[in-house]
Amino acid sequence: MKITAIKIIVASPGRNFVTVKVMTDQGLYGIGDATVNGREKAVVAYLEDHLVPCLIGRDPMRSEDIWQYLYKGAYWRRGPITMAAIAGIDMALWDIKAKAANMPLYQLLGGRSRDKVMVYKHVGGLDIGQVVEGVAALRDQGLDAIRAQVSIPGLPPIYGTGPSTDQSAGGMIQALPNEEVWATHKYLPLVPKLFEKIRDVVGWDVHLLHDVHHRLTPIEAARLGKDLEPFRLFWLEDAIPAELQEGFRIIRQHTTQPLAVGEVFNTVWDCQQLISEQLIDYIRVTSVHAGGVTGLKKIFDFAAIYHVRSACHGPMDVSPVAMGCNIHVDVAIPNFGIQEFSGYTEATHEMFPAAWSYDRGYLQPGEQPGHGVDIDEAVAARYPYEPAYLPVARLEDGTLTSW
Ligand code: EZ4
Ligand code: CO
Repeated sequence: MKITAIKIIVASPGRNFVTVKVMTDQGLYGIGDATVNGREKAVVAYLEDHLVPCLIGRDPMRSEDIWQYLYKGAYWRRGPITMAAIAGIDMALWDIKAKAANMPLYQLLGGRSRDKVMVYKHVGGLDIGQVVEGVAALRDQGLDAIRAQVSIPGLPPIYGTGPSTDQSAGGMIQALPNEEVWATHKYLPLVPKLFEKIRDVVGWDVHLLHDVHHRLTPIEAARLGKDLEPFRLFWLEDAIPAELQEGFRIIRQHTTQPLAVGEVFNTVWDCQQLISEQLIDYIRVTSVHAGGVTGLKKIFDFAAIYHVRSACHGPMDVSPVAMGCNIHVDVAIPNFGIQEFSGYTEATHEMFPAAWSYDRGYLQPGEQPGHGVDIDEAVAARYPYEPAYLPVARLEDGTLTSW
């Protein structure tokens, strides 16, 4: 089999998605996700100008060799743009391989290790009352795991805390990023009050999660971890900026609160110290930002040695294609933890017909050969790219801070 052509499709059915379609001389084709939100066009140029020309004529079955060729061959290794471009190609190659084998992708990854994939969804609110109502509503919809975020009273609502449970595109589709206001001293005492109230109302038979979005220093995160211990959270996510990994040692010294990090990591080397020193409990890499199925498997297999469990990032900007790949990996690996799932717009589902399915808090990969997600190019053509950015955050005096 030979690769004959590769198409890069950019479309915005709610969020911008960069989708890779790899065609072969035998009529089989594969689909991959290469989206890096807010930097979509950089990945398109990387793919079209630098990767596609080296792949025409190659054997698509050699997914490991092609991954190594693109990774080592660049000389400039790692980083989100490079690894998303490699991911787009890699997912498409696994799709082709599994279609050729006439099997769902998870069978090629070792087969099922579990019956279903537990997800968590998000609840936000402008005050504690709104969040508690939202958590109770998701509980009624069957969710066994729920992430809760609350706005800081007196400050404008921040990302992830709006009343909507799907963080819909509102506020992101614009030419420049939103600028939000952050105040740690107001946030730190508020969050334990939120979780105390949630436990009062929904009880203890549900997993509760919280995302700090990299906004604290290590000692502040240690304080928050200690204060949250009575409420037994499933995890505290992105407690500190992810670059200075030694910072996690300080948090670990002070609290038994389980920790999760890694949605911005791109390779096993980015997570190596955190995993091998057992400074975290969940590693949040996702197929599209960590080098596809091949990259994700390398990371999760390494994590399994240290009892660190998987927790693929799954916001709306991780396309249904990458979500499909995540679900196949989730169902196959021994050290699955949880899968983030935000849901998608109707237009996104129309553009990406998918074999995977969601029902009352759990996902299934589907039994279709390949990863089971396709792209309808006619639908994609109706939703051209629009500039869209995540927000930035400033302290009340204007200082730029972590988001
Ligand atoms: O920061 O969607 O855990 N999920 C998240 C998301 C992401 C953004 C960027 O991909 O933190 O809100
Ligand atoms: Co997060």
